[in-house]
Amino acid sequence: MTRRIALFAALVLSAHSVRADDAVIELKPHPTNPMGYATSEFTVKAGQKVKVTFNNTGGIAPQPHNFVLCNPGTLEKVGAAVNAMMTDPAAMSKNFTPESPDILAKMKLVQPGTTESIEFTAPAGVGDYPFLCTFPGHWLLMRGVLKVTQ
Ligand SMILES: [Cu+2]
Repeated sequence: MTRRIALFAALVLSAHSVRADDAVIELKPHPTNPMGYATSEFTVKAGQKVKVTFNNTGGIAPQPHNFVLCNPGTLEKVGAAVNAMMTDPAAMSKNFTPESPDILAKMKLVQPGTTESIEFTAPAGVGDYPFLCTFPGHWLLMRGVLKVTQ
């Protein structure tokens, strides 16, 4: 019995130590720019577990927002696919997020006053990975960079 408890305690401890190694990214709307992230540059290690939380605090013009991570150099290409969704009657149910092999991680639209989180493993390749908000019209300004380092 005592041994079982000890094993359980060891498992709990190891689960916590893994968590401590995770990258935690907190996003929220920019306090004065209605189409901006409060912080638009983050650095994580290649292969690191990443938790992204978008806390849509509303800002000066409350709107839905999200976080979509793309392959290096594909921001304009993914943005063009986002624009093309304007004519898709099902775009809202797809969170205005296109199907694309260049999209590495995504979350649904976060309504003002709510919070969403996603978890993913950072890419193995070092580089600058762009992220954007796919709500219509936002990505031209609402964008950032996830720097993946060794
Ligand atoms: Cu947005």
